[in-house]
Amino acid sequence: MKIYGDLISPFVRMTIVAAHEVGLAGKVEHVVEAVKPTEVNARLASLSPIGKVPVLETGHGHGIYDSRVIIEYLAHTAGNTNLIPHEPARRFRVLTLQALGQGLADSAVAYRYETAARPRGLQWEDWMARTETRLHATFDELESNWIDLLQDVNAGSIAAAVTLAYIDFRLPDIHWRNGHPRLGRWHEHFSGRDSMKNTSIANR
Ligand SMILES: N[C@@H](CCC(=O)N[C@@H](CS)C(=O)NCC(=O)O)C(=O)O
Repeated sequence: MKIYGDLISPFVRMTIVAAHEVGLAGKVEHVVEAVKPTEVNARLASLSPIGKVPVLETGHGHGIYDSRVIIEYLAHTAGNTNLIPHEPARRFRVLTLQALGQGLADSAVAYRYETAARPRGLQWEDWMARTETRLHATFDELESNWIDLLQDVNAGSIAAAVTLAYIDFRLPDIHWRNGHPRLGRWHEHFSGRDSMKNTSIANR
């Protein structure tokens, strides 16, 4: 199977980290594919009409997307029940934490497009201010309510860890560690995992 996309994309990195965590990294061919929000990528378009990364191409040539479904596919293929647990109470806590990490990534990537890609005269100040509020509310929520579940390696902790690393890399002026000491300590610890070190974007 192949996964398309660049590791700088937090959504792509989440899937590759998940592949490492379920023991499938050796079975996944990572194909670096660049995308721009203003251009159609022909190779991706043949697998996904949405045209965003990541896309997983199965051995039979089928496209699987988006990152959440790819992670579920990888866990299912590996027979792993830790990333997305079956036990209902835990399952929906993990899926909610994953939604929080994914929502953080949605806001961070959109903020990056708005500040780095959109022409200056067309930037929308109110939208940027609202997005910053959303980012900071999510840091507060992770610090206050999710530190316990973040200790496990699951779809939620992977989403949060990868997205915070993306924010460090692309949005260094968003000082998310300020006021969130437990989140900062957890992130440092989680970043020491092989899955994170093998997919590091810090020196790009
Ligand atoms: N919900 C999607 C989001 C993926 C996404 O936003 N990917 C970005 C890169 S970080 C992308 O492909 N952007 C290109 C575009 O917007 O056309 C997922 O979880 O996979």
